[in-house]
Amino acid sequence: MILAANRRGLDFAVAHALDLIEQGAAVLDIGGESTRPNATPVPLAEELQRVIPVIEALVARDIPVPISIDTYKPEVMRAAIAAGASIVNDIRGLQEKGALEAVANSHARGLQEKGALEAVANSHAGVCIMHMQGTPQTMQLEPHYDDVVAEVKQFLREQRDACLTAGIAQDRIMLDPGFGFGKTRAHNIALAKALPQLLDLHCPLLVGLSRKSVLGQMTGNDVDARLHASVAAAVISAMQGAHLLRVHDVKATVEALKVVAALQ
Ligand code: 7PM
Repeated sequence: MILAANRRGLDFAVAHALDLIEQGAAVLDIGGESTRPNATPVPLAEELQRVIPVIEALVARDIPVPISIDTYKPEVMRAAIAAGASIVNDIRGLQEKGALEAVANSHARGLQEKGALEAVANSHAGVCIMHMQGTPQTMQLEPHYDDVVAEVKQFLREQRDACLTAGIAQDRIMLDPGFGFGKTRAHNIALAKALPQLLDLHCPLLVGLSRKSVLGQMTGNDVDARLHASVAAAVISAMQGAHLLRVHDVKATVEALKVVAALQ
């Protein structure tokens, strides 16, 4: 995961990206706005300024891995794709206004940015549909589900179907339960155990548990001391059927996954 900030940030982000490739990353996820609970939203112009130069610099270096753009803004999706990104990672799961209003519990969902689905449909990019309850500002206040696995699965199914209807082929779609996004510790654990059930949706699964607070709750460790917990989570996720792992500690995770592949 790469967060690009300012001018000095450009050099840092590019160096960090090259280092992640060296460590064995198969995809780079580049974002210009933190998704941290209570993070201040970044204006469009600022977000573009943060991410587009990084994508351009990496494309100019002819890097051997695809670039994913981590955004929910259609304008950023379009500009990033034009600059060479080939995957859109949308924490709002490409929700559209119409679809949102059509469901009774729409208040429980994130704010929509009209045009995200269309931005992806009008490109050749792949997309990661992530589930989130609420918005980054509110999601951890009081997450509630009657049946977290059923509800997350239903959301992912609906958004996958919306993609298919919009002309995004199934082989362009990844699904992600969105660990930590409007979920308690119990919700995260239930979803982690239910990963095999999400395979019913016939799309590759992306899991992001790396350094997340649920791992802090399990180990008592601060975010800078969650390496071992993160690798354990990655290994179990892979064994449960996850196809892509969004991680910070690439080298350690890649080594662990080599062992999983060899021993499974
Ligand atoms: C603070 C809290 C900082 C949470 C960063 C985060 C995911 C994602 C993020 C995920 C997909 C982090 C998260 N997590 N995109 N973006 N799936 N698709 O740990 O789980 O990096 S932000």
